[in-house]
Amino acid sequence: MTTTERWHATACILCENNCGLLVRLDGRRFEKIRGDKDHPASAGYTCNKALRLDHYQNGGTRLTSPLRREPDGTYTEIDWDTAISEIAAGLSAVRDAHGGDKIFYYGGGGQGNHLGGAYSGALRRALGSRYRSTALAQEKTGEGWVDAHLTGGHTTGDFEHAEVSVFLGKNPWQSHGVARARTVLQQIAKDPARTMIVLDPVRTETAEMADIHLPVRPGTDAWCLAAMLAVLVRDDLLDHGFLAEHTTDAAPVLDALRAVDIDAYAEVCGVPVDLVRAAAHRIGTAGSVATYEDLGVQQSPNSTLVSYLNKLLWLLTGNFAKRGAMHPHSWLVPLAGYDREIKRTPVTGAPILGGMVPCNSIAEEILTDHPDRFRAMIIESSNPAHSLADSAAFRAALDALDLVVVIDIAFTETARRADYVLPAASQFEKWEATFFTLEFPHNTFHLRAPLLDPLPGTLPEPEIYARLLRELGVVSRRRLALLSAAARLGRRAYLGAFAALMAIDKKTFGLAPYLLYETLGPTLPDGARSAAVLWALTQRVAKLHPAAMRRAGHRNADALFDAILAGRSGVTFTVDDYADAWDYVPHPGKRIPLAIPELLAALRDLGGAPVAHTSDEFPFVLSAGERRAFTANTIFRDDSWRRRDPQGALRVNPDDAAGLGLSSGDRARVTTARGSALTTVEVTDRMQRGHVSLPNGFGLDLPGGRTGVALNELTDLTLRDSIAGTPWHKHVPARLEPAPDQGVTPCP
Ligand SMILES: Nc1nc2c(c(=O)[nH]1)N[C@H]1C(S)=C(S)[C@@H](COP(=O)(O)OP(=O)(O)OC[C@H]3O[C@@H](n4cnc5c(=O)[nH]c(N)nc54)[C@H](O)[C@@H]3O)O[C@H]1N2
Ligand SMILES: Nc1nc2c(c(=O)[nH]1)N[C@H]1C(S)=C(S)[C@@H](COP(=O)(O)OP(=O)(O)OC[C@H]3O[C@@H](n4cnc5c(=O)[nH]c(N)nc54)[C@H](O)[C@@H]3O)O[C@H]1N2
Ligand code: SF4
Ligand SMILES: [Mo]
Repeated sequence: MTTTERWHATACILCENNCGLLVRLDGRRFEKIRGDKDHPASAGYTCNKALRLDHYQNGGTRLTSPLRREPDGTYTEIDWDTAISEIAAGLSAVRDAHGGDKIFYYGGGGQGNHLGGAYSGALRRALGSRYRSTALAQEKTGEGWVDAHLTGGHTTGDFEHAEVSVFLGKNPWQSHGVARARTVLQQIAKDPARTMIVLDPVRTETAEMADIHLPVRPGTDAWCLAAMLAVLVRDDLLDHGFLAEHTTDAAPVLDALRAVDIDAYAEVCGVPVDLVRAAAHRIGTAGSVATYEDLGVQQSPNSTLVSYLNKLLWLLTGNFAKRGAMHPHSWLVPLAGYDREIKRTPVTGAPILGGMVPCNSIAEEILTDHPDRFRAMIIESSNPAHSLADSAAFRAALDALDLVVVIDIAFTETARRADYVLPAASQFEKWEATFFTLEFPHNTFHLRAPLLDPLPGTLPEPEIYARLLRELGVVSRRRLALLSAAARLGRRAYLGAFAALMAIDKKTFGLAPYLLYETLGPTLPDGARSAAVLWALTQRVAKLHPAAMRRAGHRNADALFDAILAGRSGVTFTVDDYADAWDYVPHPGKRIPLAIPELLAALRDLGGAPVAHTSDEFPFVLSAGERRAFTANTIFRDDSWRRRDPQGALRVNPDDAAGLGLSSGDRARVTTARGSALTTVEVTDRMQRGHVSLPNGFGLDLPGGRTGVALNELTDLTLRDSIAGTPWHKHVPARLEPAPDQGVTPCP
């Protein structure tokens, strides 16, 4: 075997960038990992974390059999047939007694695995389940709703070329989100003609590289951005040509901004007004501007308003549809809906944005006597008992349900509350992909081939969903046989048969992923049955973006599908020109309507809105969930992957630490309205006074015990955005004390 044959192409599963990797195997171990230069987006780049992926594949304890919880709370291993028939019967019983809409679906993919989730829709459709959510409903739904109003969909910044790059509550040095982030940040920092502006209360690695760091007081970005926008208006740095030609309703927006008291708002956010002015002038005079907002603002007070103000920053200055600016983009399939209309949840009337129930509302929708409460939950590829605010409330909610089914590779905190646990094959043991297709002008997609056989006893999610659907008997054998016969005749025959079936029975449309898996799937090369759903998605690309697809070198949908199946390092599926961004704007005349009445009202009310949420009892702002060099959500269930910061220390400003008599390495107790935890302290002048921060992904209940803080034992369901319902994970009022009781946090 030559060296090249021993390297297998795959991708990193730890963040949305999914950098292409080459892995050399030694049996089932990842002997060596390196960046894949052939990957069209990452081009050989990786960060420090990808090299530790063997700890995902081989580090934790895997599930190898379906489990059923017995009345005494213990779990019994059962075979797959028993598990599938009991779960199908249990879900049917809930549907028959209470209606399929009482079956709630959560998850469907993490940072690396969305292919299973693509099949879950068919199961939901078959059961009549209507409500669902994912982690996106605790970060991006407010931004998505703003996008729906403005450009009509998600936008991406061209940081490779932007003259001015703005990061709001985003630390790409650690969290990425920008392809080849560290390289791009270094290029910006080195180039005197380009400017980086960072809004962050913490002097992060990214802030240290910035030309202008605006060290806002935690939770005050709305005032800072309003002041910057007011400077743009007052000093006439607007792109009037762009506003006249490409937007509508600018007048009420500019009126609201004229009313902003710039000095007072700068005072509120704690940034010298000259620095606010300098940042605004740099943005207002730049040839191109790109911005990225993330959890620091999306999980803080006024988050939806902040999303709006962020987007006004580049819209009022005409930074759309040109090199170095902001762009909508193609998708293989959108991760969320983009509706301006707000639907509501059945019990509490919480806003459903992008099709998702706000994460903070899920427990409230269950812990009630209301007849419309959810009765069952299917949870896949997610660990909500650890990742949702107020874990105690979420555990109680799971316990109150008639039926909980968890599909995971490990016996997680969530699996421990399930009635049935189904063991999935790992992300390197099956065909996998993500739908984080967020790039412009070159958008890429990577279907990963398995490196290993599934661990005995485990199944890929598409097969799990198919088995449940077979058991439910939702599609007649005759129909499946007809489609299978067409598939054997070739793609053209298949397309005809598939389209005919959809035309005569529109109800089958929702079951399409299952039909494809059962009929087209078996004809695909190399056992890539799970890729069948991508055939429909490539038809979608061909219909929506035919020219961009052809520019990427694919003459039609089937050619693109075949390229995806064959391209082990990923493919570029659309190539746009910068000006093509306008084709993605769905509004009349392709004009961007700038006024969002609810948010203009919030902007006008900002002068009287509460600035601080701390109190004498809880004087600190705790940011619960900082991304660091060795955090990766809860994807690794093996603490030994961390080379640094093994305890996940609480970062504290030196003055605060001195006031409390704390030094680095000491233990302290952090207490919030919902809970209390012991932590190790790291004293650092990166933090401002009154602000403390804990990393995400710690506090798992592993066989060796719990290391670090399980953040959501401390967070609160009621601390959430008034519009989107997204949590204030970065803004939890807290108290800090030296810990005389140097004990271990007990597991719940
Ligand atoms: N290393 C690593 N990378 C990851 C992940 C991981 O677990 N580990 N997870 C991935 C996921 S799921 C996501 S969503 C992204 C998140 O990526 P980021 O949003 O970049 O990550 P965070 O560190 O949570 O928050 C960013 C910054 O917000 C700042 N912040 C806190 N409060 C405020 C505030 O009031 N205003 C402002 N302006 N800033 C504030 C924090 O100091 C922090 O530097 O990261 C992804 N990448
Ligand atoms: N306090 C606080 N809470 C937070 C955050 C914060 O900053 N602070 N961040 C929030 C954010 S942005 C996010 S994205 C969420 C993330 O939280 P979750 O959505 O819960 O996702 P992960 O932690 O990524 O967990 C992924 C799960 O998938 C499982 N898994 C891994 N591979 C596979 C597979 O191939 N198949 C299946 N079926 N399962 C698999 C893992 O074992 C794990 O249980 O956390 C949120 N929660
Ligand atoms: S940036 Fe790092 S964590 Fe994210 S996908 Fe690439 S290698 Fe993995
Ligand atoms: Mo996230």
